[in-house]
Amino acid sequence: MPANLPAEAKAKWLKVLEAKDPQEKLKALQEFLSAVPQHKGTQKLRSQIRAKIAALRREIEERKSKRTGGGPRIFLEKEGDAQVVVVSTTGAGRSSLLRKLTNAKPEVGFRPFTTTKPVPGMFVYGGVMYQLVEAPPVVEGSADGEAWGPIVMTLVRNADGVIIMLDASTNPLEQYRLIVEELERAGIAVKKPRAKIELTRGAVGGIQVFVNGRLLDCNVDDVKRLLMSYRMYNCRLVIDGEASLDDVEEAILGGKVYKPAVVVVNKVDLPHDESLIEAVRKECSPIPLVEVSCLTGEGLEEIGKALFDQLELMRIYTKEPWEEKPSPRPLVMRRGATIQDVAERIHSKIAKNLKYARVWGPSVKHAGEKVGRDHVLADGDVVELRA
Ligand SMILES: Nc1nc2c(ncn2[C@@H]2O[C@H](COP(=O)(O)OP(=O)(O)OP(=O)(O)O)[C@@H](O)[C@H]2O)c(=O)[nH]1
Ligand SMILES: [Mg+2]
Repeated sequence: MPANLPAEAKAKWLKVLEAKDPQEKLKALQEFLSAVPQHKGTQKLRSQIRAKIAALRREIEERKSKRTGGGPRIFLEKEGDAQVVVVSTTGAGRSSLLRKLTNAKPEVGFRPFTTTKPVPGMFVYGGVMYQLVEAPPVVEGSADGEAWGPIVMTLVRNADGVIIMLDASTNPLEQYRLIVEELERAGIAVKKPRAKIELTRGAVGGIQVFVNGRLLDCNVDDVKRLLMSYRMYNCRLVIDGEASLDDVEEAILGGKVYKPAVVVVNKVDLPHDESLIEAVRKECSPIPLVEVSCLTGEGLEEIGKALFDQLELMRIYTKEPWEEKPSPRPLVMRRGATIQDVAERIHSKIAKNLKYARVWGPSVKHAGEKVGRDHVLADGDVVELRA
């Protein structure tokens, strides 16, 4: 449903973007919110803005308290090939999952809210090293900064993917909705958007719109008019994929970051209502849903497979010309990566001096085929770079 904002509200959005410090931004957001009319089409937007306001208020408070001592900051260094944050409401079994799949041994609780700090652990599956991070629990209001909300949302925003863990023995559908709603209000989408839309504002240059794909219900002039209605007279908008005018408006109003996800329904060893799991499966589709038990170990191996697919990874094995066998440990790349990307990953000097490459595997017709820099690789390829 489109927001259909009045001109007054649109003009106020620019003030939000131009705010120089948190206090100014808070004020601008409040003014924007009061200019947004209340109807069904603006429900989502208003709830997102309210979450922004609440989170900002907390940030300002925290800064104040930091000046007088303050609490610990969280920073988690990425390790391995991909970082995946495990989120759930309390007690769904995040710690149990880390204990089963990784070297980490977080405490498994008999009481709720046992894990309150991020716990990392390494999970190796199919040659890929996934750093799983147990986040503190999600609660209603996490997006507004309740409980450990800011930590959870920062972790997810910085990660490569997310596992949404549900407890089959209580109400998995309710948990799923709560978690996805909190993530959304915090500006995180777990379903792949039809289009990637990037908006950069500048001081000069007018409005530039680039469409690599298709506009669904409008043309470039409509997009330009929309940008102008928000007083964005100097900006660059790049659309990759299929987008509607609503999608563009959402991007103008802050947009969302997309994080690939896997839904893991735990505790299937306990009595549970299968129809609720099916309801989650329907609602989360096309996100894959895996049923597991951390108690019996049932289903756990499916998680590795689902992560590999959702994160769109591939394994590339490199080989030296004088060696017979490729390296046992693959380079883990995003699907669509080319010879050039592999060379850059190894060393910038190699990338610069690269002449050609030989490839064995699914991306070529003949074993040892000679290919150029732009050759797109496939999972399982063996690559020999020639400089
Ligand atoms: N029956 C059964 N119990 C499980 C399973 N997984 C976890 N549990 C139990 O569920 C409770 C919570 O497990 P945790 O792994 O601590 O859950 P958590 O999500 O880390 O919880 P918090 O960190 O407190 O939010 C413990 O009593 C576990 O023994 C499972 O697959 N089956
Ligand atoms: Mg825990």
